[in-house]
Amino acid sequence: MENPIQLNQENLAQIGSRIPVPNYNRTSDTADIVHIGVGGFHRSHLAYYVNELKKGGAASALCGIGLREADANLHEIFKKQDHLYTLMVKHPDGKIEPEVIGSIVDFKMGTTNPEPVIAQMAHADTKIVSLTITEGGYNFNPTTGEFNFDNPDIQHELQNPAEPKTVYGFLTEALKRRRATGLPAFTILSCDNIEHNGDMARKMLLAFAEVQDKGLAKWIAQEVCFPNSMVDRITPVTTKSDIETLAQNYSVQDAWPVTCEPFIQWVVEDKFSNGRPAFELVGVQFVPDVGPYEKMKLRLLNAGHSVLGILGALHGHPTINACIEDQTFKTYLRAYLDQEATPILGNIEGIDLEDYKDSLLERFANPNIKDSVSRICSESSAKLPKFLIATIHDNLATGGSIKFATLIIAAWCYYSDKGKDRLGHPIEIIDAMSTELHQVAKQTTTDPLAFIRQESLFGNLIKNERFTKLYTEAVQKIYEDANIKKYMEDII
Ligand code: CS2
Repeated sequence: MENPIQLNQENLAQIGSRIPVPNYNRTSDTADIVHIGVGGFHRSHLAYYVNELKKGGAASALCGIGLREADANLHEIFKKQDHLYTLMVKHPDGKIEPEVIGSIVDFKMGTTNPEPVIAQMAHADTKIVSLTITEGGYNFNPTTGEFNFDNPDIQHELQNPAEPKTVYGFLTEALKRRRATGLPAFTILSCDNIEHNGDMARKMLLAFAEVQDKGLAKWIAQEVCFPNSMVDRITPVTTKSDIETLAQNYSVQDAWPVTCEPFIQWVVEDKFSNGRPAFELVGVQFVPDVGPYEKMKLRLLNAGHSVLGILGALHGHPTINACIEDQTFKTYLRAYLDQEATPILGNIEGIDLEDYKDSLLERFANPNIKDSVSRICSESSAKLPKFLIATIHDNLATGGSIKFATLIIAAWCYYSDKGKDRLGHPIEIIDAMSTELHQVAKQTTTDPLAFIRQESLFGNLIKNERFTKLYTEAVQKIYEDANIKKYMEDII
């Protein structure tokens, strides 16, 4: 095999003899979409769609923005690679389809010098600011659903508007400039796994802007569109072995490729402040109301991941596909989806939920993806209230089954307390609330309900006897013997 070639603009033609590369001229492109939060998911999803558009001749392009110190690494890599990266689509039969994506043409960090980022958003070319800032990035209080003004970064930017730190400070500053210079507002397009993600972004931004500048808040309310959208593509964390595979099998040296499954979906409400690319040409679905699609995806796919993730972590399964290979896990997941998640969804026009669930199980089983249980369990405190606890509340209200989900909450308590699997092997917990969760969970031996007293995560579940009774039994059993499969089998 030839020597690996460094991925960059200059080498593209040469790389093109090895794997597909952009067939368009990207060097003179200016970005019409500014994207905050360039993680793996953005690179397998929106950046992929824009790349597809560009292959068809569209002029759209993306400018990535990093607002966290952790983004500096990608920034450095992108500088060397002219913002190019490889997307490696992994099929269940072992086939890998690598392709160089060229739709990101610029990347700016907002951490040390916010000005260029504000200027980029305020530029006349910018039509859309899109977001993948994760569930936790929206800065709401999970109990009240209101904006969290206690966040020190928010306080800082309210007092120093020219020194924004969070997405809210940047968006407000940029929109203020657009209004002052008579430019139309941009669309704010959330691509995060939150039900009504656009409505959420709107509510939070308006709460912030209202305190900073009432006139501006009014203008934003009138001028900025916040389409809700449902996004989907399983994108595991890139591993060393992905980088090596690309170098060894395809002779391409890329310091940070992205891997993903073949499946991709994006369902969006068609309301944009300042026009939009013709995304429908590359398979994006535009619908008047995305609510049912979002709910279906969050309560089935994301919740399904969490079911496997938390139980799998306790059992010691390293990946989601390893969980599915275990018949008990597979049966438990399907039973949870059928008996607890599906009944609260109702009918979704144009979707056969049985087919959807069949395909989910197939996607989770993809042995080539090797999506780690640790990725799925990361930031569970931001995910579980939306993905799973909401379903417990719904089922309590209707008298539906809660036994499958309750075991997961009990397992999550044990996991947060011990940080070990059933055999005593350590589990690395990645969660902004990990210390708090640990403190509370460790009181379980003296107060079995301690964990669910956390109102910000569980709301008023503590007051529901049906739940507390089941939960107490589950948590006591797990603390006696963490052999989780035994209890899963009992429930099935
Ligand atoms: C996962 C998602 O960790 C998680 O929450 O369920 O990242 C999931 O892989 C994507 O939403 C798939 O579209």
